[in-house]
Amino acid sequence: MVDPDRLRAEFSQAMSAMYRAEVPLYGELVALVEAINRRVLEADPSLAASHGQDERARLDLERHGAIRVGTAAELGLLRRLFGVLGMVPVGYYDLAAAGVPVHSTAFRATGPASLTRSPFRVFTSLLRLELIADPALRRAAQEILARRRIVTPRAVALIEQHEREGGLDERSASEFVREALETFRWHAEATVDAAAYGALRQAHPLVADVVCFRGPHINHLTPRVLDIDAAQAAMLERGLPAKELIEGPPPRRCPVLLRQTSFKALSEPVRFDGEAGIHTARFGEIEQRGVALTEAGRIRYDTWLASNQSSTINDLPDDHAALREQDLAFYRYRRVRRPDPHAGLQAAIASGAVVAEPILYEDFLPVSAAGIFRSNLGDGAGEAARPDPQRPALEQALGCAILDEVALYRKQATASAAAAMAG
Ligand code: OOG
Ligand code: NI
Repeated sequence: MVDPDRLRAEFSQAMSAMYRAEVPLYGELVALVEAINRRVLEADPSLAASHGQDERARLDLERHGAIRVGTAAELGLLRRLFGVLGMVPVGYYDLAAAGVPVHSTAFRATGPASLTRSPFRVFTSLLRLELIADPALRRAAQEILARRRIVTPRAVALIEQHEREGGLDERSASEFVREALETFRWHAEATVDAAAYGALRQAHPLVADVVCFRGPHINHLTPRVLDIDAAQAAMLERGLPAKELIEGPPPRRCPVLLRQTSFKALSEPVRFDGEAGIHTARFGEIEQRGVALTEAGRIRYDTWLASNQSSTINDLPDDHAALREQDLAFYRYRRVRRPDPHAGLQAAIASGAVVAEPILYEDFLPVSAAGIFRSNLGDGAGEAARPDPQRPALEQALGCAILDEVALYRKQATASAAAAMAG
C-alpha cells in the first residue's frame, strides 16, 4: 500500500502543475516567493537555523488551495476523497458572520511527521443555499447542483477500493492522483445559460461561481513566503494587481498565526450555452505563517482585531520566551542533551538541555478568509447576513466530526515535552 503522506505530496505537486498551466500568474507568484525565501534565509542564518531542517525541507512544497461546493453530498464525497490523501477536516469557519454565505473547514494532515512530509491543505467551503432569499432561485440552484457529478466514476471506485482495503497499491494510487485532479480542473464551459448565470450572480457572486460550473475548480493555490511585506512590495513592483491590505496580524519580530495577501481575481472568458461571457473567480494568494496561539493568545489577537488594530498587538509579547512562559503560543520541545531528571521543563530549557521551537500555525483565520473572499468576488458581495454558526450541519454533511485545531497543537506540545524530559 502506498503511504498516504507520499500520495498527498504527489497530489499537491500535480495540483500545482495543473494550476500553473491554467493560471500563468500563479507560476510567477511561486517564482517570486521562492526568490524571497532564498534571500531571507541567506540574509538571516539564525532564522535558517531556528527554522530547523524539517521546516526548510517543507517550505518549497508548502501550498494551500481553496474550493467551494454546493451540497452536503458533494462535501461528504470530498471528505472521502481527501481521506485517501491522509487529510481530515480541521477547524470550523463561519463566514456568514462576515457576509459570505458559506461555512468552511480545512482538509489537512494532522501528525507532525505527516505535516513535514506534505503540509498541503485545502480550505473547503459549503455554500449555504438557505441564505438565498428568493425560494424559486434557491430551488433552481438546487436542481442544477443535483444534476452534476464532481468526482469521476473511476475516482469514486478508487475511493471505495481504498476504504475497503485500507489503502491503494502503486498503480491504483497513480491512477487516483490523475482521476482526483479532474474534480478541481477549470471548465470554461458553464452548465447554464447567461440568463440563469445572471440571476444567480445577482443573488450572490459566490452562488454563481459554485452553481454554474461542472465542479469545484480550485480558485487559488497559495505558496508560503517568509517575508510577506517584501513579497507584497515585489508584487506591486511587477505590476501584479495586489490587494491593498495584508490580512491578519501586523508585522512582528515573532510572527504569529497567518498573514495573507492576494492578487485580484482574473476576468476569464467563459461560454454560457455557446454564448461568450466572463466569470471572475480565480486569483493568486501568498501567505506568511507564524507560531500557533493558545486559546489565551488567540483571545488577545481577536481582541486586537475587533479594536482599532493599532500597529502592534499590545498584550501579545513579541518574544518567543515570553509567549511560551505566559502560555500564549505553542512550542515543540527537542532534547539536546539529557536534562537533569529532578529539574522541570523550564529549568531544562534554561540550562540549554532542551530547546523550544515554535509550532507553526497550520490553519486559517475566518476574518482574513472573509476579506479574501470579498476582495475577489467583485461588487455586491458584502451584505452581512448574521445567522448562527452551523457547525453541526457542516459535520453532518462531512459525515464526521471536525477536529479542533487548538487541541491538536496542545497534544503535540505536550507529547514533545514528555519525550524531551523522559528518563
Ligand atoms: C476561500 C478564501 C479563504 C484563505 O486563505 O483564508 C482562503 C475561497 O475564496 O474560496 O483561502
Ligand atoms: Ni487562501
